[in-house]
Amino acid sequence: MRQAGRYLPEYRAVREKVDFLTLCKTPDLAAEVTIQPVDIIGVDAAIIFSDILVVPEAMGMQLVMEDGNGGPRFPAPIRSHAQIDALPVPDPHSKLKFVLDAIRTTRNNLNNKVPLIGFSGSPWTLATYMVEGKGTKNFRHIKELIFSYPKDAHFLLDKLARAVAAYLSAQIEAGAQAIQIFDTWGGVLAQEEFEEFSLQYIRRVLSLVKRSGAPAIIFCKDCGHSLEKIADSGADVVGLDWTIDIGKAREMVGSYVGLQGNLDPAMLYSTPERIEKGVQSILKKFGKGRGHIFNLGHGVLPDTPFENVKVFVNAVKKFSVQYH
Ligand code: 1CP
Repeated sequence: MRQAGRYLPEYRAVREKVDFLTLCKTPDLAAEVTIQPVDIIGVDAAIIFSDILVVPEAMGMQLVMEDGNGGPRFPAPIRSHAQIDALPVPDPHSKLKFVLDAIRTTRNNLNNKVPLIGFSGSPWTLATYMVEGKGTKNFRHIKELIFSYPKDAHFLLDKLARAVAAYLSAQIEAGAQAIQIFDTWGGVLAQEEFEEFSLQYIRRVLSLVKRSGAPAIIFCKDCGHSLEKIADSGADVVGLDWTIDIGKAREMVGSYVGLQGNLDPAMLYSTPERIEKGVQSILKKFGKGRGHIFNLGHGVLPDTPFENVKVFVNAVKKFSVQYH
């Protein structure tokens, strides 16, 4: 899940000098903040520093990142067939070259110390931001699109699936050793609509990506209802949020996919004792054997005490040896 960011003083120091999008678009700096959690926290893999929203930007949408609580925003959201029609499927080698350069620089600087994960938003999650224009509570506009204009919704999602597949293939070619698809908003749909508007397009992406042996991790937040279908989508690893019992998930799908997760990130606001207890509980639920990538059930939350992220990583290393 997301591991760089504001909880790290070293990240804040870099961000004081440049704004967020400049950081994403300056490969040397992106590589630097990608490697920070590896060196400072001791995580076992790096995830390339970028954002899912650079893909809509590469399709021609203006992206604004507001500091403070504003977050990312598209001032001219997609609200018509004509706008969808005008969206190109971008060539990642030109429009997203800065991400590919950041991957190449990071691989070089990591020198095989840990593997590097590339990522993209899922077509559905990208469509959500493109149509809403910003974070939303009730998803009014994107849901109006799928319920009232389903053909247009499919038109948009199909373009996004092709864009995401080309982007992930280019990341693998540039050196990403695994890829992760974030479906942050899959869980706002009922099961039937999740299948039609989200999972179908994740499957499509996976069928198109030139994986060259790189495993694919699929994380659909709040989608426990569709665990078996997600595991059957062509994923190698399924990311779990904290609402799913990882022991039950292992019983259901653990014989054919790996599982990633799933500590509640809010537990990192708590005490070292509570964090260690939480880590042990998840290890016990998964049980002995291979196939578990320990992680949070979503990204590190803002203002998480930096020491507690270290406590978490150390606890995973300390207690997991009993379960090998
Ligand atoms: O100024 C800052 O530092 C802004 C905070 C921030 C960071 C650190 C944003 C804005 N994006 C990122 C980096 C980022 N985003 C990574 C890099 C890897 C890492 O952190 O280690 C990744 C993987 C993402 C992916 C991302 N961006 C997702 C999917 C994963 C998830 O957390 O659900 C989503 C939904 C976004 C959108 C986004 N970008 C930033 C914010 C604040 C948001 C959420 C906006 C919202 O929904 O309101």
